[in-house]
Amino acid sequence: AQQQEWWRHAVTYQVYPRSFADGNGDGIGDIPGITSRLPYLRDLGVDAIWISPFYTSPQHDHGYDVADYCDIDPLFGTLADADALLERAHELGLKVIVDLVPNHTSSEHEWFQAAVAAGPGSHERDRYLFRDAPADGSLPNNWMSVFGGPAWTRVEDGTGDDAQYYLHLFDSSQPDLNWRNPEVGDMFVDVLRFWLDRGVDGFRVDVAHGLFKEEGLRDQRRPEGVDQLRGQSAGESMVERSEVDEPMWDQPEVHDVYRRWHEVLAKYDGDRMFVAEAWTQTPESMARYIRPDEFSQAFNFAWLLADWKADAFRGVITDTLDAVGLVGGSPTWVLSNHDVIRHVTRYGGGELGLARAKAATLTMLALPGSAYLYEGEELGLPEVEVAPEFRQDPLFLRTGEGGRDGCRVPVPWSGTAPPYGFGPGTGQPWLPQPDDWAPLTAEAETGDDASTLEFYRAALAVRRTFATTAGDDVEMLELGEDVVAFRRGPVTCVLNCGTAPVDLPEGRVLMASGPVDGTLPGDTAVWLG
Ligand code: TEU
Ligand code: CA
Repeated sequence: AQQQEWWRHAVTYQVYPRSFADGNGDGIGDIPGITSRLPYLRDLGVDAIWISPFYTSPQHDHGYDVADYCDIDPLFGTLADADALLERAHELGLKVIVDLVPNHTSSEHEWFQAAVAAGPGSHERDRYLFRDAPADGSLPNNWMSVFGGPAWTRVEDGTGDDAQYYLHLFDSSQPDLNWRNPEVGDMFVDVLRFWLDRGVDGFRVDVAHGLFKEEGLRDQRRPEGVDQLRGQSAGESMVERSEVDEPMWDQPEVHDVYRRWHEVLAKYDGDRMFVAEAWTQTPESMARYIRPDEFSQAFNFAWLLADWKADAFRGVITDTLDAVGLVGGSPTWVLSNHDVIRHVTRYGGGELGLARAKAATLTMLALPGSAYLYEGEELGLPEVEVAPEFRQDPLFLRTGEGGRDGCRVPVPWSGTAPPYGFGPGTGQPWLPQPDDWAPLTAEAETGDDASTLEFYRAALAVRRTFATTAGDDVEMLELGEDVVAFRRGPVTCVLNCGTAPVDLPEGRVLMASGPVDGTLPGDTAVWLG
């Protein structure tokens, strides 16, 4: 029965609700908008959707700051709208995964409000990580927020000298919970049951490597001269990720929580699942999250960090399969999400970036396990350079640079000018869409055999013919330095990351990411059968 679990081979489509489809014309995507586009997703050929948070929230991090885990933000609709979405999705044969944010709440959550009001030493403050201000005027420790700046903010409780600091590994509007307080764990089990009872098929667990911090909250050891090391984003510094001291992440206690959640899910029928968003230092530490009594899956971010190089991609594939194999888990693959630069742009942008993006997609879809797609990648959307005055990402607001708004520009559905059918009428969406997106709308691409959308539809249709039967064994083939090639069951996948054409092994072309005649051109992938 194990191999029958739907999520082991699923293609799941991530919906970022604010940017997907606007039902009421206020410029912000919402749940009725998602429901209206479910037939499009069914026709695309995905098995499931994952919806980023739609709960009550002041939206400082677009919903990853939750004020009420058991209600819907009025911006996105109502609980009745969520029920209708679940019902319609299930009618269409689509599973629904919702997002759970257990590392932190919003500062507008009733618990945090009560904690601020109750003052130092209170039972209410023990649900979060409040600490006294050191006498020397320093901070409780040297941890940095992932979004930049110190991870501590002094609470404005009006009590003057005894004002404490609270820990927030993300924005100051996202106070970290104290998972050593049992009330916190009990609350989240109630939240899980609330949504399971409503019929959700799974959860995507935000910052699953967070939750517990090393007891004592000691300083992070940082190399001489480095004061901005934000732990999980070490890629931006000179330090190897695996050498970073991380007393704030990936603590052993976290696994007890996921074992408990596994038990909760197992009591429900229909293969309910949960997938971890966990940034760990090694594939081995990642594998611990997917031991048989913990998560169903964990996102595999290796591909997001790999350059357009055959040896990098080969490493992603073999390291992933090795690590997941350690625990008998099922692999996952991700090329884009709402936190990273869209892969068309990562791979060079323009025609080249799009050709490579399609080739990478075809490679990912040939592998065993499940794939996660991000809204708009099926249209070939590039990253948008959003003008600073429009940017809303707290990462940008705290640091004055970068930010993730460029991958969150509302999806173009139809028409020739913004808002491209994002909502009814001509009202403009919350982030401006580029003027040159008319060829990238779902309407414009539908029926055009050369479009990215029809490429995705065809690839997903062909994938369905082998996804559940081809088995999980992957045999890597050596076809040259610039080539990634492997055989999985009856399918051989070949990706040419170089520029010179390469000879193809025997086989009928099942699917190709670009023109192929006898040889495989650079920046192209093919499935042979
Ligand atoms: O992200 C976790 C996370 O730490 C990173 O992906 C982070 O957003 C990135 O390094 C910033 O450059 C999750 C969500 O996916 C993200 O959208 C939220 O902002 C974050 O948690 C806080 O809830
Ligand atoms: Ca709306």
